[in-house]
Amino acid sequence: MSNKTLAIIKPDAVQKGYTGKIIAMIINAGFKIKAMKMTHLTKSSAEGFYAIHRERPFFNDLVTYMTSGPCIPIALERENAVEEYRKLIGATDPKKAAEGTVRKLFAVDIQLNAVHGSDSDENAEKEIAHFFSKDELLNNYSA
Ligand code: 3AN
Repeated sequence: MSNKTLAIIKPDAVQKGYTGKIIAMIINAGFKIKAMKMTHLTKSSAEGFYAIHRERPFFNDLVTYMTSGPCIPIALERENAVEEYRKLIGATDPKKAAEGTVRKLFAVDIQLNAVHGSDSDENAEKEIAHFFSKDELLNNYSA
């Protein structure tokens, strides 16, 4: 069964020109792009997206980082999408990320970690809805 996950190419990775390389890695790993956009998050959108981290000590820094420039949310589809995408990006802390993973290659540290990935099917659905309207998702695009 095919399922979905939300990727975000985060502002520092976009700014450094890693977008093309990261998208190539995603496609080469067998994911289909169902929807994609470039957007500059507002403070309230970033706070809403990361609401589960509101009490964490890094919350304000995380919101500042995620609003520091444009980012690229991408709705992806693949069998076992959440798990397979997290394997592709590697551990949250790039020091612990496996060789060849997106974070090992492109992340700076645990906060500036280049990409986001959903952690469950349920959150993937909510996160995709955060960025994409029903109309944007109710299509047959698949790249
Ligand atoms: P992941 O992105 O691997 O699912 P989460 O959901 O635990 O990791 O964290 C969300 C984001 O918060 C991370 N991608 C990272 O930017 C930031 N973050 C997580 N843990 C820390 C930390 N200990 N210090 C600073 N930033 C963090």
